[in-house]
Amino acid sequence: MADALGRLVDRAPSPEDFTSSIRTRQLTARVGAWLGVCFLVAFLTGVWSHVAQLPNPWVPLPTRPVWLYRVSQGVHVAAGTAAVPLLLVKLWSVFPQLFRRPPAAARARLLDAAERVSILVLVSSASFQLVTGLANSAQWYPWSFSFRSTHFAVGWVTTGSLLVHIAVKLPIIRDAWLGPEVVPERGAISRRSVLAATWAAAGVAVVSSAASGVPGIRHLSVLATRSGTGPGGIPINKSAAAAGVTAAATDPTFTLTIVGPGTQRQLTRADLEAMPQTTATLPIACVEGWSATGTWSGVRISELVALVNAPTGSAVLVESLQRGGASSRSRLPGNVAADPQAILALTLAGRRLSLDHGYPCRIIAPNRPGALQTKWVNRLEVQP
Ligand SMILES: Nc1nc2c(c(=O)[nH]1)N[C@H]1C(S)=C(S)[C@@H](COP(=O)(O)O)O[C@H]1N2
Ligand SMILES: [Mo]
Repeated sequence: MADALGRLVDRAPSPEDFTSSIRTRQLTARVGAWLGVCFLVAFLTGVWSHVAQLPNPWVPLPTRPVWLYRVSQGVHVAAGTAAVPLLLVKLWSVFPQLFRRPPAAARARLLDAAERVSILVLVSSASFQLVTGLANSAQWYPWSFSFRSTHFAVGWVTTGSLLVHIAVKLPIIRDAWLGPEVVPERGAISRRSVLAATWAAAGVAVVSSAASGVPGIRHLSVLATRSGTGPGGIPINKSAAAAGVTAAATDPTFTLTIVGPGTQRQLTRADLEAMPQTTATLPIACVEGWSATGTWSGVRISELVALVNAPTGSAVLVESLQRGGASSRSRLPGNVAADPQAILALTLAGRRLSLDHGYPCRIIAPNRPGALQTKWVNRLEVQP
């Protein structure tokens, strides 16, 4: 057994067998630095997005600027997308190190093993983040775990192991940036060309898949899953049919129930239309990275809160006709519910809200993840 293993090890390639002279520390360090920036940006915007999606955020999130979540989530998806080609080039530049023979001395062997394990954790968690993130932006969920909590938890693992990796490699990184230039063999392509090709690949990946929310270059986003627009210039995320609400949402006897402290009101769509209407220009900004601005009008949430004699600044629990599904309910924290631009929308772009956009009425509020802009609302519970 030990013999067979020994023979296998003898036959395995060693780092010197990989002869490409452009696989240099300088290349690794430069691609690594950009990769580190992408992961750091994705981590920070990811934590922000996670907090923003909590029903009761750790810190009250501001409702202004109205586009902040739109930008931060666009940046999150763009950073993750750019990281894909960067990670591939980075791995290519170092993979011969996999075949390094373990050192002979026991202590050195232990350190070597520890380093390999830490790199295994880093590479697998980083790959997991990129693969699940990309699948999520394509609305493809080939797994049964909760995407959001898993992506969030593994994000900490990736960031932690990345920091350990940078600390361990600091001397090599310093050397690569400040030490003498390693010149590739004559005829080999230059480091500059490899880097330029890597940037180009990252740029194409971002523009073609993650730029669907950027006005002006939206049409270049040919791989985006939600680049096509729906009624009022807003894509449709989940249709009424897919949510199983068509019959209930088109039922002429539909009423919205508003529950307050000690009192309850039932309003038909006509009742809502008869109330003072407010117009707001606000984006839908999906966690998947796409976003689009619409002009919505309807009744201010604060007016509905007042209707059941609850104080302004009360939080509001929102429920949809949809049964089950992560987006079928949401919560408007007090500062959001009190905002003059937080509305129960009845129209989009001056026309009656389409069934797929949430008819008879939906939530639209400033600086809020799309997943919380609940459609087909039939119940508001005010929590003073
Ligand atoms: N009831 C309900 N509301 C919902 C959803 C849903 O699946 N069910 N999807 C949410 C998500 S994830 C987004 S991004 C927005 C998209 O709104 P749109 O389909 O009008 O573009 O609606 C949100 N509201
Ligand atoms: Mo979404």
